[in-house]
Amino acid sequence: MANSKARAVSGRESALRTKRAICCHCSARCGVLVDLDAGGEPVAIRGDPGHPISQGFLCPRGRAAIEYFQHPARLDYPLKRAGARGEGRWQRVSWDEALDDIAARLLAIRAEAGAEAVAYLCGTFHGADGNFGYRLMHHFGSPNSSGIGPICAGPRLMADALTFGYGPTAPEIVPGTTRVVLLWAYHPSASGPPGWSRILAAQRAGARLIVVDPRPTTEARYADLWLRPRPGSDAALALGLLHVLLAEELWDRAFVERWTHGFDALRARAAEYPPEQVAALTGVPPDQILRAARWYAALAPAALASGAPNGLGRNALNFERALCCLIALTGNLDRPGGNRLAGPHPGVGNKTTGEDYAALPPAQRAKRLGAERFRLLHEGFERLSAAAARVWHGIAYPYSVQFWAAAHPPTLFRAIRTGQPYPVRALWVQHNNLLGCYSNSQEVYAALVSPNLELFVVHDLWLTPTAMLADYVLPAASWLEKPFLWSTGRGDPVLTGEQVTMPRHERRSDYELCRDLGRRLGQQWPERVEEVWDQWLAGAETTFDALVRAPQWWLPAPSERRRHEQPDPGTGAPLGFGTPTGKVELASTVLAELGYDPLPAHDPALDAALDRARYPLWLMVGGTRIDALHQDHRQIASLRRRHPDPQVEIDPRLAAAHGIAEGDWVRIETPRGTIYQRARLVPDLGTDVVNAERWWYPEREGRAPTLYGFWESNVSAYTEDDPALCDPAYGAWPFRVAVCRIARADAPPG
Ligand SMILES: Nc1nc2c(c(=O)[nH]1)N[C@H]1C(S)=C(S)[C@@H](COP(=O)(O)OP(=O)(O)OC[C@H]3O[C@@H](n4cnc5c(=O)[nH]c(N)nc54)[C@H](O)[C@@H]3O)O[C@H]1N2
Ligand SMILES: Nc1nc2c(c(=O)[nH]1)N[C@H]1C(S)=C(S)[C@@H](COP(=O)(O)OP(=O)(O)OC[C@H]3O[C@@H](n4cnc5c(=O)[nH]c(N)nc54)[C@H](O)[C@@H]3O)O[C@H]1N2
Ligand code: SF4
Ligand SMILES: [Mo]
Repeated sequence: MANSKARAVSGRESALRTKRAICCHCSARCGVLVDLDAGGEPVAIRGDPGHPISQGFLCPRGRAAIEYFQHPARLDYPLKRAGARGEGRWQRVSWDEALDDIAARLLAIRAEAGAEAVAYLCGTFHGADGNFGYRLMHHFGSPNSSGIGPICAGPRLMADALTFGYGPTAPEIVPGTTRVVLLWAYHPSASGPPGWSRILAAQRAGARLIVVDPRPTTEARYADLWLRPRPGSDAALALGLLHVLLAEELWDRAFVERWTHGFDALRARAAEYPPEQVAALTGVPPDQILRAARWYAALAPAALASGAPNGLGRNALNFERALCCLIALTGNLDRPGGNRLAGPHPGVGNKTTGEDYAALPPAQRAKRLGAERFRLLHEGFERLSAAAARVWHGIAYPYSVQFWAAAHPPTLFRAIRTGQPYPVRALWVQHNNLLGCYSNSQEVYAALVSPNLELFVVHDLWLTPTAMLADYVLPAASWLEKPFLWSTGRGDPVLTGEQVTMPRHERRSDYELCRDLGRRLGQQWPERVEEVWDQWLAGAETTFDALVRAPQWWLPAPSERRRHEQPDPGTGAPLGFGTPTGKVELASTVLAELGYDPLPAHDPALDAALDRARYPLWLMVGGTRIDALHQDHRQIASLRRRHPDPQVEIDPRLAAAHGIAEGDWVRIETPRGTIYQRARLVPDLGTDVVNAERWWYPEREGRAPTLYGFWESNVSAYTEDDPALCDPAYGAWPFRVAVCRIARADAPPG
């Protein structure tokens, strides 16, 4: 059925052929080869053996990509709300009608209330043309763009910027060279399988694998040493490792003396975290803390990769900054097989260039929601940018707004609802299912249905729970329907991919929406996204069309190492790092100048806020699974068969104590509300923790307040976003620090 629907509108292409594309069902960006039939319809997909990283690999989501593309529930036409918000009554309208009205209303709001009364949110990677909304907003004059940055890679990237003057400090795992791989809250067997293959190859070549994860993941099973901290305690654990390597003099004296700032202060701070005390905070036995620190520090080179504990709220930067100190003190920075400090490709534009931050007037920047309280989001960003520009090719804003200077979403939702500190009257959203993405969905929902929000526009592939609440739902093209160029400026190769098909029906790409809306707002936008990419590639003396067809259809990652040792062209002295001191800032001068603790610490305030007496279990809030990208893919039958209902992972001993068997419905009560998921028994998970996930049932009633069963099945509905518990400097919210109690249930209500 899906097939025939798509076929009816195709027919543009005539000959059978194969196109080479990049899968965008997660940020691993594997290469794919897609066969098209005589009518131009994709009929088969396989891994591309010529891709420099994935080398032919394809996961189940990649294999389901055609099913996803052809799915009958995809949005095909612009919809305008016909009834009350959330009532689910829609009228089909033309793009011109929708965009003319949206643009007129945005201009009227700007004239009355200032550009800051318009906000923009976008989600994680779903294609190469995401994030152009930031550019639109900067030219419009609003500082209030944001999205998943502050909790996705954001804390890591911000910690890198504060410590090293750019980032990421990506692990560079070289089988045969790397002697230790430390995976901290990172689940690459599901979240980035090509990287996991490389880690296993390094282990086979003799590297020791240390895994820090509360769950007995695949990674933990392969580990030579598995540390199982209780969720949310990672800052303390990282400080414990720092304590050991400083107390045992395992640090790299030459690097530290020449290149770091704040060593004595850090040493004094780490002295406060002896293994016995850290064991009490984290549940990790002292001998394991000692062993992990000794392996990591003594066996060089060691590569450190961190993933999820971005949801640590007040401990988010504490944790990531402590990891940066581990990398620096052991001399693993820019050591082959350790962690690379990657910079932007000199002369090649990237997603940050595409944001065009310079277009936003300085007076508007200072109004960014949340930036007064979370001072890195504006003042810190300006200081960090100026310092980094000195070292990184003079680029005025080398840092992306997405990760380093986003408006603070919990503050934004409150501003919409309350009108404080000023009213926000319009919100537009691309590739972001807000309701289950941010924490405390009740606050998000209250904002979205508030009469203060005069205009709410969603651009997505499906009528998601969030889209159900919109005034306009605009149909997006998915990655098979658009060309691909990936240039982040963060040390990756620049990858290209062909557009496999033209967008079906009236779908438009993320770039096309920004272009068509931007032009109506009086902005200049090139017709094709390829023209923007041509500007980025000019410094590499190529164009998108030339590169995508070239036998080597990528630009290799920048090869430069140890930039800090290169001579400054002006003075001849070593360039140093892109921080204000030119050193690796173990104690951050930017944090100190903004009035924050310059050193990492374990902040107990989060734990103190939890009602552990009434809710004795730690509640983990999901992690990547191979059969879904976040809240997406619930519609895809081949994947759904493996995973028909939301699942909560429970240790068999804990389950037995509650009379719960495999597959039973479990009632998961949190201080804010209750959800229902099916038990999946996981031996060795531990009897003090459960792991629930995010869910919605696309096949159920979508109208508000039901929203496809969202409130009874999605763990994000009841997680925490209190600004007082967010990272005090950066605003990352504490969605991973949660508690609950459980009971067996007959079934969810309804
Ligand atoms: N299949 C798939 N791949 C994806 C995605 C997806 O949704 N599905 N999403 C993409 C995106 S946007 C991202 S950001 C990445 C995320 O990918 P990862 O960084 O790998 O993130 P998660 O799988 O969420 O979590 C990693 C591990 O952290 C553990 N963990 C959770 N809380 C804590 C804690 O408090 N302390 C410690 N030490 N460990 C903890 C979890 O048990 C989990 O095994 O994956 C990307 N790739
Ligand atoms: N409890 C909990 N909360 C989390 C996390 C967690 O692990 N647990 N992880 C956090 C992290 S790291 C992230 S990145 C976020 C992810 O949260 P989101 O970025 O909101 O991810 P999704 O839920 O996949 O929603 C993305 C939407 O984009 C749509 N889409 C797909 N492709 C395109 C496209 O090309 N164009 C447009 N316009 N739309 C498209 C999809 O249909 C989907 O509805 O969630 C965060 N929140
Ligand atoms: S891991 Fe899977 S979903 Fe991610 S890019 Fe590769 S094939 Fe696509
Ligand atoms: Mo993410």
